[in-house]
Amino acid sequence: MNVRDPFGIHRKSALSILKTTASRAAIDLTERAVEASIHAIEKSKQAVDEFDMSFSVPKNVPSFGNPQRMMEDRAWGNTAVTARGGKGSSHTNKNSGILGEVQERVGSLFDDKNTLPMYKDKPYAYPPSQRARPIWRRKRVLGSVLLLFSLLYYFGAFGRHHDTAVSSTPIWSWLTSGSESGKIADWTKRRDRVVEAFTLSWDAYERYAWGYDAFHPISKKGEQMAPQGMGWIIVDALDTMILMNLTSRVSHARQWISTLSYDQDQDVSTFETTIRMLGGLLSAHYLSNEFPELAPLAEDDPGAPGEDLYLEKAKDLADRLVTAFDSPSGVPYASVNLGKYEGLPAHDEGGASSTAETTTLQLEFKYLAKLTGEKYFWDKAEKVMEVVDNNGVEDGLVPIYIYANDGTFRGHNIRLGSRGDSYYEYLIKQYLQTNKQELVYLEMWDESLRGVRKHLITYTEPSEFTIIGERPDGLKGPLSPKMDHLVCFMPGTIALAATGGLTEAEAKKQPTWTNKNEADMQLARELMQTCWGMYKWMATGLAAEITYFNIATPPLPESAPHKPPAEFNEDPEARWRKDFTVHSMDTHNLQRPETVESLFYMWRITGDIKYREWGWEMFKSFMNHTAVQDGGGFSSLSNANKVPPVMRDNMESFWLAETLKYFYLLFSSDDLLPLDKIVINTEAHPLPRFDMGQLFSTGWKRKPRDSDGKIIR
Ligand code: DMJ
Repeated sequence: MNVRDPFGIHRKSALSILKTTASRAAIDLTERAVEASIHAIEKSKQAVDEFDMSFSVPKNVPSFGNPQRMMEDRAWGNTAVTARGGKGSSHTNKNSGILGEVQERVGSLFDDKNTLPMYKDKPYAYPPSQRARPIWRRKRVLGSVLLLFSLLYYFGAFGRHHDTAVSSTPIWSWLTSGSESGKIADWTKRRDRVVEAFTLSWDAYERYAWGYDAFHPISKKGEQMAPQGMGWIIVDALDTMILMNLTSRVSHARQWISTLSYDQDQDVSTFETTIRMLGGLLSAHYLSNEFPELAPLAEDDPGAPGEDLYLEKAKDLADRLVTAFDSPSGVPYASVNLGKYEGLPAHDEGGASSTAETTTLQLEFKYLAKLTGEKYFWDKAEKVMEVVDNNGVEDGLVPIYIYANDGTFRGHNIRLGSRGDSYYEYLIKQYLQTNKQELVYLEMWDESLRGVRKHLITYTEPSEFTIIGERPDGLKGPLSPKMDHLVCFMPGTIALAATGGLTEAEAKKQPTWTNKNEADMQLARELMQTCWGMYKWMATGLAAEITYFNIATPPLPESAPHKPPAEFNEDPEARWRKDFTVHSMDTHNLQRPETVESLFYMWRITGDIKYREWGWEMFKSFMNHTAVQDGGGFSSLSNANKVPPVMRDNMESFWLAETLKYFYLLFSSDDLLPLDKIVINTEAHPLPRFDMGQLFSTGWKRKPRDSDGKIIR
């Protein structure tokens, strides 16, 4: 059976779409009928984006069941298979662990075949999965069940199952035990609270959904995205557990991973699988070697079968994922069939891939290339950057879709939210990953940030907050004052770029420090405050998926004077609240990490305690409003602007991989993962920085450009 339905889209759609469309329509009609119709098209697109980025059950994604998509699915069944070799290899080296040694060996890879790097010649002898296909996954049974459910639904047999309102009574006494004001904060204790939240989440998953790719903490059920599971939650959470030194849980996860096989006839998202699974495995490999004292692995005996498990799995997965790059242009296809080693174009947008998704694979593939000495991983990932850059976009701002066939952009929509975000993030991180040796990426980042200032930055009214808007119709079209929560990776990333990971105080002493760095730090501070305002504005203290802002017509330019209030007055009538708006269909909170991610960078870089305090306040809001009452873990919210909130019954894998990890790092001491030694991938998986050595180089140069960044033809 060939299920061309990577993340349960078709399996879930009939029932959830029926239910959700009905209930949402009712709410929206009464609340905001006019607004809903005006924004309908944009919203359904955004819903698709959210699904792609978070893999929550598609409750508001009507387009997934549309006839065109089904037709495409059928057509896909006829696609030729491009088989790839490269699975078998054997092993001679012991796992000596630390990267330096690996790099030395990689450097001499092709000189002496007897000194192969780590995993190279290791047998792939994993037992085949013993799991039988569950009866409910069989087509005919599924069809009948769906029909029955549809009828039951039609006759009103179901209430609102997932959208459960919960009591907002705090679960933990420490949340209510007296005021903390006046006391000196005990950050170690606060960090321990994060570990408690993590273990509660993990243990609930382990109890109710072990081995499943998705976890629904209220209904206490798991769900697979591939026939035998992908390790979606286990692999994504692994390095957080290593950092938290949760040895027995890491051990259990590792044992499960040893039985995991990616040899499954399953289409998956190239991007999501790379950042979460490949990134997770590589980071676990890095951390377990770099910090052997954290969650030590008794069974990882040098020379014994199973050593380098994470790297072996990463290499096997990468051999499958790398087929996505086998397009005419070298720009990867949106999906890959893991079992068939076959890249596949997107279902919609004329087959175009998301720009961010094609340019957010490089850290992972380059580190893997460095570890394994397999240069083609490097070359394939790098080629994408050249093709993207050869489009010669104005001021470094890229449209959010790109065709894998010819490497040209589709449409003009420019944003730093979904489908655009991590293109910019990985520019600066690629520069940092290879120890600032690849200047081309710094140049591209600088150009883009100039473009952001020139075309996307404006200030709100009446309180003059700084925002990054969108240009849905290209740079000649109007500025839309809309910010996805996703954009909140920017303050931290701007600060990281300005200092290279040093503290601001250290960076200022460097001869390279300029007025531009100074201005960038100021921009980072202002955007950080705006992102924090998104949390303060909401009833639960947890940001909405999308926030709109009140701006002038025409929008104020970046050069306009502005001075937002330093504090967010708690008064419900406070003036600053007029600058923010959240539409009723955007009130959900998916446990996303971007703001706490930026708080972490801002705290490390500026040393301003307010960022830690904001993080603590945010953490308490998560504890207060997202905890599932009976030890079930934590859930994303359908409506975070209501107390008690409406729950979604889904615990995102990035809650464990990112959000809680960033809280943990924010409350930890600064010497845990020093920012000038590592890069953190877009899914919060830390990877080391390294020198390129002899084997690798930047294999391309930028074409000459004019002052707008356009290529001089
Ligand atoms: C994560 O998968 C990653 O952070 C990605 O870059 C964006 N979307 C989610 C979290 O919001």
